[in-house]
Amino acid sequence: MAGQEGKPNVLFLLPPGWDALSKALFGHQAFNSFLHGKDHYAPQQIDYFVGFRPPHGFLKSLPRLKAIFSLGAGVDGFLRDPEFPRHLPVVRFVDETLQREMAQYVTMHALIIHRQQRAFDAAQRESTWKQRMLARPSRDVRIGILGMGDIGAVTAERLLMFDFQVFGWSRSRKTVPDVTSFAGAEELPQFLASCDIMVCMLPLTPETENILDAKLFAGLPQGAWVMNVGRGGHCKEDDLLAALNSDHLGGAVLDVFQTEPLPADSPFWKHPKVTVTPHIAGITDPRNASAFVVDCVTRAQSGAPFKNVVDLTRGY
Ligand code: NDP
Ligand code: OXD
Repeated sequence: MAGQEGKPNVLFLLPPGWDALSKALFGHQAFNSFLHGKDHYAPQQIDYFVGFRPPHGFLKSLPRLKAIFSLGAGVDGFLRDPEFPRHLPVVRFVDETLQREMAQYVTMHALIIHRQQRAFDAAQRESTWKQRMLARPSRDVRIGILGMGDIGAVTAERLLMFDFQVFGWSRSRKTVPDVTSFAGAEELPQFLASCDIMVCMLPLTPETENILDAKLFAGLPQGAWVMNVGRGGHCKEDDLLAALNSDHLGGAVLDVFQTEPLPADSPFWKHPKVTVTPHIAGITDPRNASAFVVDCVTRAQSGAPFKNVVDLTRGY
């Protein structure tokens, strides 16, 4: 199946639901391998790839590929492929809507924790009218963001609007009004000791894999909460369970897991101190994604530089 003469061929590897997008965007020179099956495009014709987590080895099978456009903010789904073609530019989706949704998720759960809403939900289930005082005002609740990047910065802003104290940890020091910035491995212990609620918003890289482990949990104050909206690969899940079961941690809010979908027999599903959501903290909006892809292809074709190119050495 040939593309239009002189026009780029763009391959989408997207689940159902995105078919209309792929058609609307590029007409017949776009191929969605989920829609058409792999017999409907010739790997040697494909110029650009759009997706999130292609199967390992897949990109290597596209010899003419010039660039990869990630529909996620995180690009670990590409870079963890041992056969990933590392000479190609990877452009990641950096989107205000996505950032705001992530910030909403974190702020909502911070408020649920702070306002003890889970206890009121439990009381309602038993038709019990039981008033509780707030343990402390929100200005005394310290929230630490692990990964003060594009999403972390917007999240910090939103948390400050509810008077929480906000701390950030990143590789480089940040200057964000009203946010205390910690940087680098040597300042991690000080950062952890400052967290009543710790939120992981890191990219998954060889350096950050399994960073949420027994040692890190031990560095958090007794009763602290952990939220993971980064990647499941950040968390040693057995260590998290042990820290919850020993009552060192107050609870956990988990949107991402080592195995997704979360297996039916995972202890997290029914754990009384855990909230589970199915990787929905921030969902890529197909309309914004289509504008992103059009922009990327237009730039590539005109020779203009891409925005938000991933640094493959850092891994994010
Ligand atoms: P950015 O690249 O903008 O930010 C990453 C941040 O992490 C930066 O502040 C960076 O530090 C810091 N960082 C990276 N490596 C280290 C390290 N080794 N030590 C300390 N700090 C480090 O990413 P985004 O904010 O756009 O996205 C973050 C992640 O959120 C994504 O990679 C993805 O995994 C996750 N995500 C999850 C979603 C969900 O639905 N659950 C949706 C969207 C994203 P520095 O600034 O100094 O470079
Ligand atoms: C992302 C995601 O990285 O959806 O954007 O997890």
